[in-house]
Amino acid sequence: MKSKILQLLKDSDGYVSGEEISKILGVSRTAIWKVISHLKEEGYIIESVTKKGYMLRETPDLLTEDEILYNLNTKWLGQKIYHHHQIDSTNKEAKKLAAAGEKEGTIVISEEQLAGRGRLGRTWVSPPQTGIWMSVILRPPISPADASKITLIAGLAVCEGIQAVTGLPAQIKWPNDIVLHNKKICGILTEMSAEMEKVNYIILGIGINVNINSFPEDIKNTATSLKIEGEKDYDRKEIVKAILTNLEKYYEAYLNKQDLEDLLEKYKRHCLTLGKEVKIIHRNEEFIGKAVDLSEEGELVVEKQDGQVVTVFSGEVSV
Ligand code: BT5
Repeated sequence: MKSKILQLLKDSDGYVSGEEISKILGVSRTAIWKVISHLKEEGYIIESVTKKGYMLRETPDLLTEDEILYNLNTKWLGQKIYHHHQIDSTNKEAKKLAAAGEKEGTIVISEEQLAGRGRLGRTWVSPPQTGIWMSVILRPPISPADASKITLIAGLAVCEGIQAVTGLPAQIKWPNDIVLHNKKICGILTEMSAEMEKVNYIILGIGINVNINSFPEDIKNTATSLKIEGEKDYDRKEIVKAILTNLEKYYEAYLNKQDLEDLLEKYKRHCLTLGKEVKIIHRNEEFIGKAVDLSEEGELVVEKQDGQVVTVFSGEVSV
């Protein structure tokens, strides 16, 4: 009922009377009053005037389920959201839920992470209410060998989502970073539970620096935020919605093997790494070469300095 009342308030230009809400939803005036009080506690500013009714004045800047579901046009992705004010890591929580049987498409999102994680045990700086720290549970019917492609699809969805909402020229640094003017605004951490031939679940962790003003000393030269680059605050909810819409579309296209060439073309168009000289660090090997292409499998095709061409499917890349 809460989300329905909120929707009525949001959809209305002026006041909505208690009577109207009561008629539309078939609930008592007292029940409505209780929901309104609850919404106020959550940070909504709602004016109530005798004989006129209720009017929504301000919405809290939070990534709650109600806020994200409002006008979200996905079929299944993000239709269930666990929202936290504070958590150690959304990936850790999503993993717990997935292991307990949570269905595909469910999302864990937090305003702040106290132990946000990057790849290989690194930390991810996740200050309160200024970023998007979320994890998506996916259960693709694919073999574990193909799981890295899900990261590429997510990168494309995030990059285009950011571009669409902010107009900023976000680019993908293969395989999993989104950058603006060559500084990192987003990292993606894909974790998987799998058997030999089958993926049980994939946790797609997405961290985006939205309205962060400054970064700790050790990353301040390599990290940036949408606010620093665009010199204004951005609406985090709109970015989440745009990403979820893209991600559902591209993920389905990938699983249905539709328009795969188009997906690859799109990825290449946004990919900053192609055509550049790169240093690849993979396991114990390190080499310099030119990133000449992206294979159909999503691997980076690198021409080494001695002319030898190799494909790289994971690793660290510096441009
Ligand atoms: C990543 O790792 O880029 C993956 C980051 C994924 C974060 C999301 S947030 C939601 C979900 N829950 C989690 O716990 N994690 C995921 P990697 O490529 O290893 O980059 C990590 C490195 O980036 C660190 O060692 C720092 O140097 C730098 N870094 C840390 N925090 C950053 C930030 N907020 N912005 C830019 N760079 C950062």
